[in-house]
Amino acid sequence: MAKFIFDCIDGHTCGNPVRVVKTGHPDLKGADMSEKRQHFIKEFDWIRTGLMFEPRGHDMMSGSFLYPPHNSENDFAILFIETSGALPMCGHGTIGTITIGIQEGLIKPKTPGKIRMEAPAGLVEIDYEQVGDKVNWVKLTNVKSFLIAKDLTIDCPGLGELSFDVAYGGNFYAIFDAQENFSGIQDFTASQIVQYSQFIRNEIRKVYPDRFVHPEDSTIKGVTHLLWTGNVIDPNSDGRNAVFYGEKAIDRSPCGTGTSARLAQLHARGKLKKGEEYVHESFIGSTFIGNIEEETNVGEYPAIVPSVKGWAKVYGYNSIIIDKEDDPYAYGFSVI
Ligand code: PYC
Repeated sequence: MAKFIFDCIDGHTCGNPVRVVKTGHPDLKGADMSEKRQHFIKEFDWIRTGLMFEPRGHDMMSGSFLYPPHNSENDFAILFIETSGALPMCGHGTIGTITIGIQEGLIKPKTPGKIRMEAPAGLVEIDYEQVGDKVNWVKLTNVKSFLIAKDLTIDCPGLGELSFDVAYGGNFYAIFDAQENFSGIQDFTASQIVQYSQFIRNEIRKVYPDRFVHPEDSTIKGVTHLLWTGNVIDPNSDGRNAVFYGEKAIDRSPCGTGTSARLAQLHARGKLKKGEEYVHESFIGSTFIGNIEEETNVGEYPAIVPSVKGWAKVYGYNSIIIDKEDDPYAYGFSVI
């Protein structure tokens, strides 16, 4: 068979896209979602590129497949797909998937208002508020997050030497605070941030090869995302960020795993305490509310359990065809 049809429901979380794929699930092998993610990457990545990249998607596209849970105490398991890969965890993707899944009847939790979701990065517990047929907000209690390295440096043409930290929040983030050679995202356009990020991520991979590996799951490794900080738009917010991912994307949402990594970094640096709320703005000004729920450890690293709360909206139904024989762009493309 060469022609595949994927029925999808499209939505967005605070501005960033979420495409929940309802049909066409590949049959994945593995005892948990981490193993199933590896199987997907090896054999079915064409589904991700076909559904996420142009012409069926775009630079920021992101989505998910829902699977039955491996442990009957949990409600469902999730595979994240995105232009940057099949991510171990995605925060805006979770908020969007829960909103779409509940409103459209794809997820039927054992206890209304509470969901236990198996992600490749680990178990994520979720609370949500539903009024009538609408989900008003979703709060995810994320996987343990930690600072893995601090005060690293990298040279960036056009900016100069930059100092950065690396933190894990479900993906590994290089975090750039405002400093002498970078005054903050308020002084840059999104395309400038993309250009610097493309160069810097490559350099980080060259200069620090094999440096960032999750102590409990070696399939999770490497800096995939960059988080740039800056001045807030709304004085009631605590921070603003622009997360770079894929080849050309700036997250339109405040980024769930990025917010988790930021909370872990701020906590490790003594700038944020357990229980302190952190209102995090995206590049476009939409907000997530972050919180440090618990202090813990991951391997040798002090860690936190962060939570992230936000909202999402459903905007359409989409039946997408990938015809491997007829369409030269069946697997999608990215114009860089
Ligand atoms: O919300 O975790 C997130 C995310 C990752 C990449 C884009 N958004």
